[in-house]
Amino acid sequence: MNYQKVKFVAAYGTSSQLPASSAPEVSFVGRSNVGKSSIMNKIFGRKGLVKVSSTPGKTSTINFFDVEGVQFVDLPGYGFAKVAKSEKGRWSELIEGYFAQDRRFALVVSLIDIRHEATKDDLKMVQFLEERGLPYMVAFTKADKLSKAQQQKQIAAIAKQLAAAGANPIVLATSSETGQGIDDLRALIEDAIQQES
Ligand SMILES: Nc1nc2c(ncn2[C@@H]2O[C@H](COP(=O)(O)OP(=O)(O)OP(=O)(O)O)[C@@H](O)[C@H]2O)c(=O)[nH]1
Ligand SMILES: [Mg+2]
Repeated sequence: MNYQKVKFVAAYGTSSQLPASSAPEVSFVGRSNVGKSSIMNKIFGRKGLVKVSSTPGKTSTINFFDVEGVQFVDLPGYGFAKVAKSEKGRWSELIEGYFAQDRRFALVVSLIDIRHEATKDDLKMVQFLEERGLPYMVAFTKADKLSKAQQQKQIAAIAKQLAAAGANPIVLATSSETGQGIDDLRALIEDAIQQES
């Protein structure tokens, strides 16, 4: 896939605005601030295309990007405490509404911060993906913050938590700072698109 051909498509504020899905979709989910928008920029090789900020809650709409006919979907984050209740409600509506629709889900990339235990919301997310039988994988983010030995330890610990929740996905350590894991992630995305179509 030629990621240089990436184009912003549109931003949607409610799930009812979403157009019917006619192309394979690769979507990115995870708690607020985990690094969803950053990893998409890294995959595309474009610094500022997907909006990133140090304040959690940057992405408040569902944003679609197109790469040669494949749709990359940036979703708002879940689990951020300091966001107004009304705004949180709107984000859950967006995330739940998106997954409730009959769409061409080629791959859901579920992001978990490698430095911490999976949160209750992270576990709920992977359990939901399991139950729905959607194709998904887990990418651990911010691997640059840990040594390789610490990364291995955290991967094992979080994978154990996921297994206890009934999920045994493919997992991959990534960093949007150093690019660790990004080529492998691109390859997994492309495999998933092949499988879907
Ligand atoms: N060190 C490091 N920082 C990262 C990495 N990925 C993201 N960040 C930082 O984490 C913060 C949040 O990144 P975003 O990409 O905006 O996270 P998000 O998941 O899209 O957040 P929301 O849109 O609020 O849900 C930013 O300050 C990023 O620079 C990474 O791999 N390594
Ligand atoms: Mg974001």
